[in-house]
Amino acid sequence: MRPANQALIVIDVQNDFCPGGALAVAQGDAIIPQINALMGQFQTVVLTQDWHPADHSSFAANHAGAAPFSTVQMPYGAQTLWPSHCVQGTKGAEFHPALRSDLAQLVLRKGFRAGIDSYSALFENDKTTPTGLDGYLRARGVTGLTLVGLATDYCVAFSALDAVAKGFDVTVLQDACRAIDLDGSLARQKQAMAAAGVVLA
Ligand code: VGL
Ligand code: ZN
Repeated sequence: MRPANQALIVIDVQNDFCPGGALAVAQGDAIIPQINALMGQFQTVVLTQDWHPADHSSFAANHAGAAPFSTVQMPYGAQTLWPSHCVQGTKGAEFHPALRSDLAQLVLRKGFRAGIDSYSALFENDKTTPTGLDGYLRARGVTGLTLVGLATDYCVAFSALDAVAKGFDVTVLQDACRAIDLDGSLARQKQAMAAAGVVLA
């Protein structure tokens, strides 16, 4: 068992990010056995769940004439437009059935406001609206985080960068993550994480 100050943060292991899903990440489901084993080793386990309303502004379908994977300017900055995914209450938004979600103490939903996306588990994409996870972890005496899940270069990377900025010791277990890799995003984000002091294990 890991010490009580260490938490496992499992990012978005949901049907829509796995093969057959609306925003499928290649081999997204291949990481699940390793994540299940890790969950048994941490005293604090948090699952995040991408949880969008159908009219979410990150969906290309909600921008006339816009193609998925294009970029628009939102009041808070550039936003990639995605295929509609992880719509609240749908099968695609559920955790993958193989994930041992029963082993987690907290399920943190994010991206539930139509006007703003939230890649990070700590802050929405305006980089100022907190999700509350920082306070939850601190109140439980957590100082070190191990991040796993989907996708390495989006929700995992944004969470890792926000967490180091907040003073946590952060490790991303690359074996237990898979990437979307859009226009070199994986190499870019790995570099950003390394530069910020995230341990890429
Ligand atoms: C994610 C794109 C859109 C992720 C979520 O979990 O990495 N990526 N929504
Ligand atoms: Zn999303």
